[in-house]
Amino acid sequence: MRIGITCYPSHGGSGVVATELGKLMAERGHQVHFITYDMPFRLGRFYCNIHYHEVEANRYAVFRYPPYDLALASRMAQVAKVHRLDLIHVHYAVPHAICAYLAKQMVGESLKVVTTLHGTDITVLGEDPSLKDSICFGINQSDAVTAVSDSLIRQTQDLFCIHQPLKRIYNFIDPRVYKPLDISDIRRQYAEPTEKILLHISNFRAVKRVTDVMRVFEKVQREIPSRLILVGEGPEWSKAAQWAREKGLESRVTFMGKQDEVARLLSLADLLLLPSEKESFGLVALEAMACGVPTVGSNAGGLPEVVTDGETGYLSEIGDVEEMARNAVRLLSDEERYRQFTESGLKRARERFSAEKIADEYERVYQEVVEKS
Ligand code: GMT
Repeated sequence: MRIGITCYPSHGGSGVVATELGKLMAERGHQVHFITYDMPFRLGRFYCNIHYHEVEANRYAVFRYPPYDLALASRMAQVAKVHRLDLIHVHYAVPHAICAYLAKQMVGESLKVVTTLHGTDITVLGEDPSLKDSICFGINQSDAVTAVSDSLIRQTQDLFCIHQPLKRIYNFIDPRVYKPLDISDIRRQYAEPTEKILLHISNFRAVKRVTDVMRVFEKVQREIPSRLILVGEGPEWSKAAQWAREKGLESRVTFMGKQDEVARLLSLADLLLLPSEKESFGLVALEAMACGVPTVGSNAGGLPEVVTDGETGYLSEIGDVEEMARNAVRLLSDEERYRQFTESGLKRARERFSAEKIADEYERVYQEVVEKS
């Protein structure tokens, strides 16, 4: 098949999933065309069967805002015509699903549109009256719509008047990349052998509740010698830095900023903290599980579909930092329990969320929409 992919190319779960899926499809012999405003950060080098088409939104004096959505729709249509695309798979509903709909109007019915909903496109933007109708339209006009968890499907159906089936396809990990890695060389630089490492990775947006990460760590380190590593950047980053200063914990907290080698960082950790307020899936919890690292966090959204509470991690009510800290201490101080959690997590990641299994599911969706014509 000839597949177009549009996603947000910056660091972030939806872009990661879109890029890794594109690479898998290319490995399977499909021609894959990324149509984005920047090179997706996980692409960056040559891959057989993968093409990259940049979207440029020009600035003109008469425009207050550059017309990015129209430029994207036009680029999608151009690429679809020149490369005879069978379908465009858009990740994140706005504006991508609407741009793909426009492109389809320019190209004709033969171009199919598959939309994957990732989370904040529904749970945050779906509540915004200035976008709600467009999001709903984009979803209803797509030839197929997938969502990354059952929880996200329920939320989409509650928020919008959806006229078509939403198919759940979980996110995935490539087991060749996400596995426990030997990082004994770098671990020494971050912690003493007797200390535990707690890790948080996110875009530091308010929904990640980074303050809860800090509060959980503050309680844990009183009971267990430990360090906290924070990876990523975003609006709440400076709040977290200030908090560490105020609590006198600067020497125990490392801010690493944006990093690409997530599997190595996860392998460095003993525990992932993810106390989010909203999380349609929680890709980082899956990546951690695949590297042998349990998660302690909240039971928001789709997280319970990824982390099995009491088996591969512990999930508490949003904001219950007391319980999260107790669970973290319980896990980190009981070697046998920790070993069981790690093993159950590795097995679950391999069996339920393997790249090959999920790529099969997307391939079936592609085939169905293409055969519809
Ligand atoms: O977590 C974010 O804020 C980034 C966001 C994105 O669009 O990249 O992540 C969403 O999509 C990921 C991939 O499907 C999911 O794993 C995240 O749970 C989801 N984030 C939220 O729902 C807040």
